[in-house]
Amino acid sequence: MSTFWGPDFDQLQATDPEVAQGLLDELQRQRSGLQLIASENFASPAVLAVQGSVLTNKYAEGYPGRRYYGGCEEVIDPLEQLAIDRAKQLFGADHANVQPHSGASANIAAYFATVKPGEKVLAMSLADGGHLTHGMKINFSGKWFDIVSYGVREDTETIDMDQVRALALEHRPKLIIAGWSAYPRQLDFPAFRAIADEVDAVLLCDAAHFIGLVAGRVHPSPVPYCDIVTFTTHKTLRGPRGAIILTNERWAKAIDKAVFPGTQGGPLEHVIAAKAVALREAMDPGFAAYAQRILDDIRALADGLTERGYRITSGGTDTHLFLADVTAKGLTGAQAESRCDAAGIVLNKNAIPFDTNPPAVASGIRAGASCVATQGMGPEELTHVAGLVDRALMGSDEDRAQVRGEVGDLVKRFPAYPTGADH
Ligand code: DSN
Repeated sequence: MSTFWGPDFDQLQATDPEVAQGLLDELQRQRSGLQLIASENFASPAVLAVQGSVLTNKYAEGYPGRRYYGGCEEVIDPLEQLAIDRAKQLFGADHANVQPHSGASANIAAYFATVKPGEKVLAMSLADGGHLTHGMKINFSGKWFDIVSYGVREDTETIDMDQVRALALEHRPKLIIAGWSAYPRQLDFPAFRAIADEVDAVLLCDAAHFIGLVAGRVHPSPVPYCDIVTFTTHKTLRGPRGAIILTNERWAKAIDKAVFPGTQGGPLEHVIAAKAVALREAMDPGFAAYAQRILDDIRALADGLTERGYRITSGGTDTHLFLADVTAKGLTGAQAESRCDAAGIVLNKNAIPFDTNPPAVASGIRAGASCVATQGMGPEELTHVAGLVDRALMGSDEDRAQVRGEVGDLVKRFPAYPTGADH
């Protein structure tokens, strides 16, 4: 029986007390506040264990059975294959590439596989909720491709599918991207498919934010409709930082070549094994209940803020996040973020549709329920949190200090990492 060599905190403290202290401080920060950042979650101890393991030592350029390094066949190949098989099974996909280091890396590979520099890409504008890699001017996507942006309607703040179709017919893009980073509604995948077919474009879905809801079967799946689906594994899916690409048979080879050797070198096998663990956790029936709790929680928070006079963009949410316009309360998004921070409530300022403030100031805040749902909080707690957020935003410094205390009481009842051994 071999001795287990895994994360050894005592060793870290002995070797580098400064970094060890940073780790403890961050654990304390995560545990003591309310984490409402929509793109974050609390990965399980099992996910953390495999990420901090000897799997980090292995080079494995290539794919299972086709590596450019020895020593992969016995352990690394089966582990990567497990992650691939689980991703395919969970999402009903023909093919999965589990090597992308991040969502941006996955999107770079998707571009690399489907379009050449200078070709047209139709994607959601950053200002309306798209991601940096969907064509932001100073991102590789905006610099290297001819980006045409679609957005939301002014009256409903939802994606204008008539505009998407009109732009597609006018510009004949090679690639259409459905997906977002800050948009509270579900996408109409069949409509995107019909438009892509009409102009003979490849359809890519960037499902980074909502893929955990798809895994939990509380959100429609983009897989049957899209040629390529990219997603991060650390948001609603609650795994390690990283990404996965799902494809149909037609794009499988091109995507694999685009990831390696097209845009990446050695895969991070410790992260890939952690992705396998997260996928297994997402297959557990309990994950569906978790995904439903996220939806129930975020609606309770959005409703609570609506009752207190905040405007939720598009009138609500059917995902894990919402955007709230705080200007009617006399605040900017930046002020709202820092007031919440002072009260132990962590969220981010965010542009809202047709925002007149610059992005670094913004008119809104974005909040998500993935973390609080992982902690086991339900709608009752989130209704209470709406009151705390309102007091943090509208109250005095003393009020914020008091809210911070109440946040502390709440998170003590629903601790993050409750069973981990403290050192
Ligand atoms: N930056 C991430 C987010 O917060 O949505 C997306 O990559």
